[in-house]
Amino acid sequence: MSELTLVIGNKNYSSWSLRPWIYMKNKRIKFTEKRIALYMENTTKLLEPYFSGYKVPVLIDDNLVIWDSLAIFEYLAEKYPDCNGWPNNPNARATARSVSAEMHSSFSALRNELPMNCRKKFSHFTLSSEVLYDIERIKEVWRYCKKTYGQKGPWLFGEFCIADAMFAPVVIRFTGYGVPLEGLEKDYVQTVINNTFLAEWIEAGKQEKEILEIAEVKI
Ligand SMILES: N[C@@H](CCC(=O)N[C@@H](CS)C(=O)NCC(=O)O)C(=O)O
Repeated sequence: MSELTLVIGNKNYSSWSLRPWIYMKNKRIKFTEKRIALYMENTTKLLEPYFSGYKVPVLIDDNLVIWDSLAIFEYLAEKYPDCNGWPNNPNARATARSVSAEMHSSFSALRNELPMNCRKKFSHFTLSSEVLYDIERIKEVWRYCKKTYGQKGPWLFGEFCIADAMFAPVVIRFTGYGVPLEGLEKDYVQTVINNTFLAEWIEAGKQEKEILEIAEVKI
């Protein structure tokens, strides 16, 4: 079996890096982690060899370089079919792809105004109407997945899959910025928070030394 390397950014800030990392950890896919701190003097030089537009995450499988989280997930789902990266049921699979694609392409207010920051815990953070709109849509999506396909386990489609990995950074945002939650969404957030690997990532993020002003909210 070939040797996989996952190139990631700062654990405290890099929400896109967290996605494939937590997926591979939960699915027990072995990989070497290569962390490159973002927005440092040498970041561009260090990311240059990966042809990823200077972005992370990047997955390296021997001589093959794959960039962009969704492309990485598709590659892993094909390479490790037994991991059930996408749900087995065709309808559930199509829906998991829809919600993952939506996460990948939408929610810009949430991303810009509530950047992922493992160190931060706000209790009275003011949420703009645009952010509230994104939050409501995410809750609606979670409820839909859970009610339609997720009855057999605690994850969106029952068993942990790529869709859960796509939403993992949202859970860090919801808890960090004190987003009010109840019922099914609250239970789902708790499931993600209880995940050993999420806890490991958050702890590592807290231990990092870099403070990236560009990713720190000003209040
Ligand atoms: N669409 C890409 C987004 C990747 C991305 O924007 N990554 C951020 C870190 S979370 C990055 O590399 N930022 C550095 C930069 O833009 O210079 C994906 O899904 O992987």
